[in-house]
Amino acid sequence: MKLELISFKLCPFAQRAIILLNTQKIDFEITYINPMDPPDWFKEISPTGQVPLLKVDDQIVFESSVITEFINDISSISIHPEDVIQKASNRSWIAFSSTMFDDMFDMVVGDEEKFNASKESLFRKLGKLEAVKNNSTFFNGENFNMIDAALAPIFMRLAWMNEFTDNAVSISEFKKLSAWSNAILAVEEVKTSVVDGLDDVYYSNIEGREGHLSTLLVDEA
Ligand SMILES: N[C@@H](CCC(=O)N[C@@H](CS)C(=O)NCC(=O)O)C(=O)O
Repeated sequence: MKLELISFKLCPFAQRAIILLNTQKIDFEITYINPMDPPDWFKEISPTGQVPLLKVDDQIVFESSVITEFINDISSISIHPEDVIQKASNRSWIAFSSTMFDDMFDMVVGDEEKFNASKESLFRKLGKLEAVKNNSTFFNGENFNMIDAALAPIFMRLAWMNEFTDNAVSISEFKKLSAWSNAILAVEEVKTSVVDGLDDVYYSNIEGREGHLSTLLVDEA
């Protein structure tokens, strides 16, 4: 089976797929495109016009949640909990966490009012997650699971935002999430899920958007 992931370097949804591929040690090729200016061949094969897209031989799999489940399905060991209720609950929280990307996008592009509203929305969601997180290293225990992979792009971007500003979006009030974030960001498969220097690209993206967040930048990446 030949896998080709069509991706965009800054895309957090594509990052989820890469973390799964890395964790499950599955060989794949990666092709980067700019979804804002996609090539014709991409427009022909992508139903939504969005990345990530996984080409499996000649078949197309799209939507990051479906791609990550597919990668898990073709792997010898599942990184979901075995218990069906726990697995369903994990999937619910993964879907819930996906809405955080909208808040984070608005935090990058928005004026002060929009920034504050989206930060509040994001932190309300983080509070819900904090309330259900236990004291184990990862969400389900000591093993890195699908749900940890799903949160990784969120925690990585929050860490970058805090690094580039005077901790403008510090999550230190959430003790369990802070420890969970540290554990996730230390995982090798997470660290290698982005290209070198992507933090600089993210910094430039914040700067270029000229939203309220850009006025809080204190340091060059
Ligand atoms: N629900 C989709 C969202 C993917 C998504 O929003 N991708 C962005 C890049 S991060 C994109 O392709 N945007 C271009 C567009 O929406 O036209 C998924 O989970 O795969």
